[in-house]
Amino acid sequence: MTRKLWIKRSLIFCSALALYLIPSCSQKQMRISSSKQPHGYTRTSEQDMRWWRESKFGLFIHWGPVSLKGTEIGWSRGREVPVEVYDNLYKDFNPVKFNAAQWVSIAKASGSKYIVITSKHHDGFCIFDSRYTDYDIMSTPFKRDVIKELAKECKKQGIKLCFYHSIIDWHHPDYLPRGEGDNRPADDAVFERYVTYMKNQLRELLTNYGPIGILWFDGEWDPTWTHEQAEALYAYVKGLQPHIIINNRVDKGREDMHGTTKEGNFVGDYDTPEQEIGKLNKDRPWETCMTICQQWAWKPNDQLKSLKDCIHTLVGVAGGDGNLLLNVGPMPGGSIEDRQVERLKEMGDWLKKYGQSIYATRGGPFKPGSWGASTHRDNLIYVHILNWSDDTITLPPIPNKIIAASVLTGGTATVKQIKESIEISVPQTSRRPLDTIVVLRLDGPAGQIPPCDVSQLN
Ligand code: JFZ
Repeated sequence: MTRKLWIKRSLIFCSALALYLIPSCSQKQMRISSSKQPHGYTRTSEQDMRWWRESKFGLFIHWGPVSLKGTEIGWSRGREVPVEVYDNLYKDFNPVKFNAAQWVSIAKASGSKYIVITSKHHDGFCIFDSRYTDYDIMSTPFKRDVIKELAKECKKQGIKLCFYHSIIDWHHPDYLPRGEGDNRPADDAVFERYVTYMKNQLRELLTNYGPIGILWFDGEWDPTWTHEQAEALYAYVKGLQPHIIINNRVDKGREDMHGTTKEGNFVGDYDTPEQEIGKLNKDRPWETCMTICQQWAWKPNDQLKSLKDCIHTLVGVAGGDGNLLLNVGPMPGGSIEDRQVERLKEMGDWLKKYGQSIYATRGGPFKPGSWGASTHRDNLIYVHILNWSDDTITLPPIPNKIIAASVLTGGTATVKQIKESIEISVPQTSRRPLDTIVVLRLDGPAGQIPPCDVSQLN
């Protein structure tokens, strides 16, 4: 829809009463007071972070020989699958249906702007060609460097390639502590030797495949991994690719599954909530990672999330100023399940129509809640109404004047701005089951408005 059209397609707009500047959304904007340590250092410049911040949506891919078993990647080693069995799965890994062009097209069609793939998970298997181990893709019957083929396609189709790389490596003889059910003695293991191995492999990953968008570390929680090692690793990676973005799981500051970073001088450019939507935070970048089903790696008949779930997650994340990294687990044959492809395509179709309310927006000013979420860009606020408990949704007042309003998802709305509140009413026929997006045009930039609570009454 053209810009003109949607402005036209608008509504009954009550520019009511609100000519005053309303002191609102009080000035208690979250700020890190200078006496405190920062919650993680975003050392990468704003300029280098911009492509990622504006992308808002990425595709996570967890894949490896474990897909032959349908159990969880890494974690099922020594649990559901005995270590000797798990560590030999690669000998049968022959994903002949793997087609990089197809995978990248699926990512593109979903509307995601970057792909993060497991170059190595906790199980230690390397899905790329590494001269430092034989536990890699070139030692499987497949013998094709998946990462090389993906890198080529990503470049061709214009999407950023990124790596998930696990610090934990339960397969490597020098990694400590040993994984569950792994009875190899640890007496001769030298952890520093493992660190050298990991760095050698990161050099391969960061010099053989062109520019990489993100290094998404994981498995930082074992006590053998220290803050000093994290600092050194961060610097090492940046030395190889100065513009790369590195998540907070490189260092020891992550606070459980909320993925936020504790106070202190922890490295890592952004926070990583897992399987949950992060809280609104405009000071510290973050990205929720979430599975499209239940398991990270492919599992037969895994429970697939509904389109509504997926869209609500994306909107909730964008409304909190974060990114969404949505995960799929390809099958042992090399293809991605049709129903997952279909779901991703549906998301992409929705984004084609309404992506202007997601991409390159910032979260807020109205804080996300069960009612919905809001995003903003320039003078526009996108109010995403996800759940209706009443005909009218009441938002807190903002200091700016609303000079126009429209419904991006079609139909009409009545917007009433008074001193105490903003009231938005949308008739039944203009409400959409996934998301009803009301666009408010302000007399000034929406980014200046401090985040404000939406009353629980909505
Ligand atoms: C980690 C991985 O372990 C997981 O397999 C997946 O790759 C995800 C994106 O990141 O998530 C964790 C981290 C820690 C625990 C569980 C999952 N834990 O301590 O139980």
